Amino acid sequence: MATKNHNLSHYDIQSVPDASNMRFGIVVSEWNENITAALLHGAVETLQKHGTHLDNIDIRTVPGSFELIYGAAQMARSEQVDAVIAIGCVIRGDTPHFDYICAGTTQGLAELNTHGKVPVIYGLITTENMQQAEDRAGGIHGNKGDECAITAIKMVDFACRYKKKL
Ligand code: DLZ
Repeated sequence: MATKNHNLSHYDIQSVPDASNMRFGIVVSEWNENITAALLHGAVETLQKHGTHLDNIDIRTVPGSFELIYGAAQMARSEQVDAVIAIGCVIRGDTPHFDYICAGTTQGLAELNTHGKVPVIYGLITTENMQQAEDRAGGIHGNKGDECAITAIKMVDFACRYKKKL
C-alpha cells in the first residue's frame, strides 16, 4: 500500500534487471474494472519499458479477486511464464465480503509463493473507498501496476539464481 512518502511508481531504474528474455502471466479481476484496467495498463507499460516483448505477456481475466488464486495457480503451473502478476481491487462495502475476499485472496496467493514454481506478485488493492483505489491506480500515489511489474522482474531475476543448471 502506498504511504504518504512512497509513490508506487517511483523506483531506482538502475536496480531493475533487463527483462527482455522474461515471460509474464498477468491475471486480472473484472470487479472494479475501472481500477484493474488502469493497474494492468501500468504493469504492461512498465514491463515493456524494461524490455519485455508484448508477445511474452499473457493476459487473462477472471470474474473477481477471489478467482485470482485459481487463475494465478494455473499460470504458475503452466511453465509458460517466469512470474505471475495477480491484479485485483477490493473496496470495502456494507457486506462482510470485503474481509473474506481480502483474507482469502491474500492467503491463497501467499500459498502459491510457497508451493508454486514461479513467483506470484500481489497486485491486490484493498481500500475503504473508490477514491483511495483511484489514488493508487495512476493517481496521487502512483500506480500499483508499475510496482508489481518491477517486483515481478526482480523476482524472476532472483529465481534465476536458484534454477538447476542443465
Ligand atoms: C462478491 C464480491 C464483492 C462483494 N466485492 C468484490 C470486490 O470489491 N472486488 C472483487 O474483486 N471481487 C468482489 N466480489 C467477487 C468475489 O471476488 C468473487 O468473484 C465471488 O465471490 C465469486 O467467487
